[in-house]
Amino acid sequence: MPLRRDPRNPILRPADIPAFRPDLVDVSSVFNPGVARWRGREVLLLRVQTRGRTTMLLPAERIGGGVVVHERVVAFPELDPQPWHVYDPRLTVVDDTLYAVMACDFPDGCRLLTARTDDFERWELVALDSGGDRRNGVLFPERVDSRYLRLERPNATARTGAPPTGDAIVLAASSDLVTWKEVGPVMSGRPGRWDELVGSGPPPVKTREGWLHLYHGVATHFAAANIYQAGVVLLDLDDPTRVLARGAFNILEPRETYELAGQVPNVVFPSGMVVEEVDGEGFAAPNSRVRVYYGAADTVVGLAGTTVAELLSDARFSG
Ligand code: BMA
Repeated sequence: MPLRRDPRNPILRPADIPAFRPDLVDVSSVFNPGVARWRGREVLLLRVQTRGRTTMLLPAERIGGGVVVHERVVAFPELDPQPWHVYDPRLTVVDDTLYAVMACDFPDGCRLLTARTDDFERWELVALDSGGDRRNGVLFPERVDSRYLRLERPNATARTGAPPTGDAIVLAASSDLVTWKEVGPVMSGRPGRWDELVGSGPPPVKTREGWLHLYHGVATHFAAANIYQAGVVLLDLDDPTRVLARGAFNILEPRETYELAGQVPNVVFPSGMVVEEVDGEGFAAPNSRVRVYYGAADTVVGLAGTTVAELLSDARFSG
């Protein structure tokens, strides 16, 4: 079953960004938000682009069904040299601390940056990865055998006129969130299908059946456009390099005007996922409602609904 779009979509547009600084007057875009349920709050970190095409991260919070944007910018001035862009944050709560894993563009490639906060006001830089061009890093919400786990997407596929991308997601492990070691491959793109290139979406969600994970797939075999879509995969709880099920179809694709037209046309990019009901052991309840936040056409934010059970059945759908 495809995700159900919220009738109020797009739930965030450039005009919703408060102009509390001169460079935030009439911004170009707000998209690809990181989202987490944390201490009873539903918090977001928004990717905002100014008309100078600089990137900023703005905190926000879901309140009473709407999203309130905080008048604050999250930045890491201690990074030297400063990256061109820090973007696409994925939020994960581990042991009650809120973590963000972000992509960081430098002239020689993209590296992953990890930061954490205990109050959603002050962010502390944990580490900037030293090696490897990669993007779409997402931290698991639990440690396994006392190690932190992260899915990441090496940027190993060259594209004409665009930054390198990738067609494989790998698992990495770390004891301190600073030094990461690759554990092994998880999944690759499927040539000629909806997901030729792939990258993780929101952090995996623990269910009794496995880690439920949304990812984006890109169909590249159309002349005029790369089509960014959302899909679902189920990974083994003990060994997340084992794919238990992977949906043959996407669960969301660009259809609405705000997904088809914008800064980058034909893009839905799932980046946040909230499960409403979780049991005492941290497993998502099968009948729980799920909210999926996504960037649309790299310009606005969309919201879509589903349930855990539907996503599990989507992961098992073989076409
Ligand atoms: C990917 C990333 C995303 C972006 C998407 C579509 O490679 O850069 O930030 O939303 O492309 O342009």
